[in-house]
Amino acid sequence: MKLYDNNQAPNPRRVRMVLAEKGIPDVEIVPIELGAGGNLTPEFCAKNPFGKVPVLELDDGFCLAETGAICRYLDERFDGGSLFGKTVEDRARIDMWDHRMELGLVISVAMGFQHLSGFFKDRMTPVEAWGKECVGNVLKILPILEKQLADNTWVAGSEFSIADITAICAIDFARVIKIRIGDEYPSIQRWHAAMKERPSYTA
Ligand SMILES: N[C@@H](CCC(=O)N[C@@H](CS)C(=O)NCC(=O)O)C(=O)O
Repeated sequence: MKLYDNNQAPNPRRVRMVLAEKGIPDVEIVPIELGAGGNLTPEFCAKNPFGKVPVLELDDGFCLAETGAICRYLDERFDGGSLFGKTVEDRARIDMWDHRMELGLVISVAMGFQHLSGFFKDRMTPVEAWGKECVGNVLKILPILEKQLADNTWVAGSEFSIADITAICAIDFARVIKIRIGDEYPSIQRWHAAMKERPSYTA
């Protein structure tokens, strides 16, 4: 398998963390330079017509895009304990929190970054007001996450899951919109320290 990757971006990191958590070997990492438009070339768009990383190219040449789909594929295809839950109820609860972290945090942080920094202004029109709205949305979710982590060890409950991976990738990337987890969020800080202890954190 090959992973088309970018080591600064939050979504490819989610996949690298799943690879590390599951101990999946022999994945060739292919770096794609986003600022220079390496994701917009005809060759790359033949793999993903949406022109986004990550893309996982399977050994038969099939190209799987969309971070959630890639993570779920890796989880089901390889042994090493499920990050998506065992029972129907566990899977539903983990899915709920993973969606909250993806839609509420990853996407809002990414939109805030894109619309306030102008990093991709060669390919989109940044709208400052929308960027500010997205930053505000992140700030509204953090107290909800704080309460969840005050009541639970991990984002989706008592077991480490894909929701923790999705959340940490968003929260670490939030530095680009100048959001950092301060002392007003002691439970998120406790969880963040626990995440840093996992070898997958630096994947
Ligand atoms: N829906 C896609 C979004 C992927 C995405 O937004 N990737 C970003 C990096 S985190 C990207 O490739 N950006 C390049 C661009 O927008 O030109 C997924 O979940 O994988």
